[in-house]
Amino acid sequence: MARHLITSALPYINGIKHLGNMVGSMLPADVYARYLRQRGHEVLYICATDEHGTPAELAAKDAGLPVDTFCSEQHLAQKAIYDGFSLCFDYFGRSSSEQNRELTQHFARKLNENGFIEERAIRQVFSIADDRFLPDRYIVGTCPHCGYDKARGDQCENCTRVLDPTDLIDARSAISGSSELEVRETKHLFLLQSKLQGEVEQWINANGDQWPTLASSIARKWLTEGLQDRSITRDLEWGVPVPADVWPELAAEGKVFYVWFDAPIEYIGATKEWADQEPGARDWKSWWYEAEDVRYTEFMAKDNVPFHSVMFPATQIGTREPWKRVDFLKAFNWLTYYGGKFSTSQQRGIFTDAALELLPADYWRYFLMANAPESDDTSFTWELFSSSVNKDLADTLGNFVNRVLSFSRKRFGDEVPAGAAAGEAEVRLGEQIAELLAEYEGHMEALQFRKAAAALRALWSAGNSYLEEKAPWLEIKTDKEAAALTLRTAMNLIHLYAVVSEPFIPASAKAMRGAFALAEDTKTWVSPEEARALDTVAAGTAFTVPPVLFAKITEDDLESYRERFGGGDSGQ
Ligand code: B3M
Ligand code: ZN
Repeated sequence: MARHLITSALPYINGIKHLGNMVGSMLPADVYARYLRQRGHEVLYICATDEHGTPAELAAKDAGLPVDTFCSEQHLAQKAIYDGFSLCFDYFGRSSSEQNRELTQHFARKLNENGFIEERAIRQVFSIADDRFLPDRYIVGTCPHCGYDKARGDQCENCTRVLDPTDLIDARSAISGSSELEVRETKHLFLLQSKLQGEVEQWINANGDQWPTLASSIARKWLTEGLQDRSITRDLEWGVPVPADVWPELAAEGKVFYVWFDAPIEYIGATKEWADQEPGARDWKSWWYEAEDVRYTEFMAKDNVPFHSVMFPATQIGTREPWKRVDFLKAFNWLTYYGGKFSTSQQRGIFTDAALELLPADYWRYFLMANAPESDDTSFTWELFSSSVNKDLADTLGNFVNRVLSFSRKRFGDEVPAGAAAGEAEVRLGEQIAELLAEYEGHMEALQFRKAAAALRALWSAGNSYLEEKAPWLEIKTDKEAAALTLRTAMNLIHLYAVVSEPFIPASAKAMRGAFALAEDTKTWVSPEEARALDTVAAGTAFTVPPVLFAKITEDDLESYRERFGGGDSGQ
C-alpha cells in the first residue's frame, strides 16, 4: 500500500466555477482519491482557493468589498458547492493563509540564496491619479486590432490578441478611469528560469514519459522554446509580501509575489493548514519533504500544464531542497458548451451552483466523468447529458435496482430469499463480472476515466442481461426456488455495484448499500473471487426498497434547460 498525495488545480477565487473547471481538475481528483482509499491506500487529497492576483482585486472592487472580505466570502461559497458535489478533500485551504505566506517567502529566500533570483529595473505604467503602478490588467483602452473599447493591457477579450499596455489607444486606469498615465522605471524580482532549464529538462526526461501525452507534449514544447526569466513580483495590495529582510526597498514599495508564484506553493501551504488543525497528530512534512515513498498525482486543465510541469518544478529544484515533485500529471482538454466556450459574461454554459440546483450531484459526476475531455475536447449538450442520464443511470442502473428489490419484496417479503444453489448461468455471470471488474480496475489505475466509466456501465449492463435471461417474473410461475436464486444473485450484484460505483456516484452508492441490513458492511472493495461468488449478501438479510435512484430527464425538462441556459444557438 502506497501513500498517495493528490492535488487538483486551485480554483481561482474571483467567481463560481463552471462545469468545465470541475471536470478538468477537482472531480477526477476526487474520483481517483475515493478509488485509492477504497483500495486501502493512504491518501491525502488537498485543494484550496487561489486568492491572490489582479483578478481577485478587480472582482472585489466590482463587488464593492474589501478584498480580504470578498475572498473569505467566496471561499465559503465555493466550499459549499464542492461539498454539494461530494468532493472528499482532506483539506480545502486558502492561498492567502499564513502558512502559504511563510512557505512562499521561504521558497523565495532559498531561490535567492542559490542565485536564482535577481532584481531588475523595468518600465511600467504608473497612474498619477491612483498614485500607483498599474498591472497590465488594470489598464484598459481601445484594441488597436479590432477597435474593442474595453481591451485590457494584457489581452483583448474580443479578438483574443495578446497586448502590451502601450499598444492600447486611449489607455486609462481601470481603477479610477484616469488617463493620466506615464511610463516609469520600477524594480521587480526575476526568477532566473533560464539557469534551471537543464535541470528541469533532465527531470522531465526521466519522468515525463509516464504522463499522458497531453501533459508531456506541453512540457516539452515549453522546454524547446527555452525557459525565460520571469518577473515574480507585482504592485498589488493583496498578495504575499516580499520579505523585508531580504529586499527592504521592494518591501517598502509594497511589492507582493505574483499569484502564479505563490499558488502552487499553496499545495504545500494547504497541507500545512491541514496539519495545523491537529498539531502533533498530522505531519505535513512527511508528504512533501524527502517524501520518496509518496506518489504525487496532480489534476488540471491543459492551460495550467506549463506552470505545473515546468515552472513550479523549476522553483522547487532551485531551492536545492528535497521537495516532492509531481509523479503523474493528469491533464484535461476543454469541456465546451455546444462546441463554444463557457462564458460568464454571455451567460452561456452551466455553472456549478446552478447545476446543483437542477439535479443531484451524482447525475453531473457520472456524466462529466463518463464524457471527460481526456483525448479530445468534449462538447456538452443537453441532449448528450439527458441521454447519458436516462440510458445509463436511470434505465441501466436505477431501474435494475428498483426492479429487483421491489419484485423480490412482493414475492418473497423483506428478506433476501434463499432459493436454489447457483447454477451454470450464475457461474457464467460470475466470470463475466470478474473480468469486467479487472478491466475497471485497470482503467482506474491508469487514470483513464472515460474507459473506467465504460467498464462500470458494462458491469451494470451485465446485471440487466442476466435478469432478462433468467426472467424471474416467468420463473416464479413454474419454479419458485429458481426465481429466488435469480433475485438473490441480482441483489448481490446491487451490493457489488454499490461498492465499485462509489467513486463516481457516492450518494447513490450509499443508498444502494443501505438497502441491505448487513450486520457489518465494512467491505471497501470486491476482489475477483468475491465477484465470482456473488454471495456477500446472504439469504435472510433484511432489505428495503430505496426510492427511485435516478429520475429520467423528460422532453419538457430539456426544453426548459435549453431555454434557461441557452442551448446550441450561440456555440461558435
Ligand atoms: N488558479 C487556475 C485558473 O484560475 C489557477 C490554478 C492554480 S493551480 C496552482 O485558471
Ligand atoms: Zn481586439
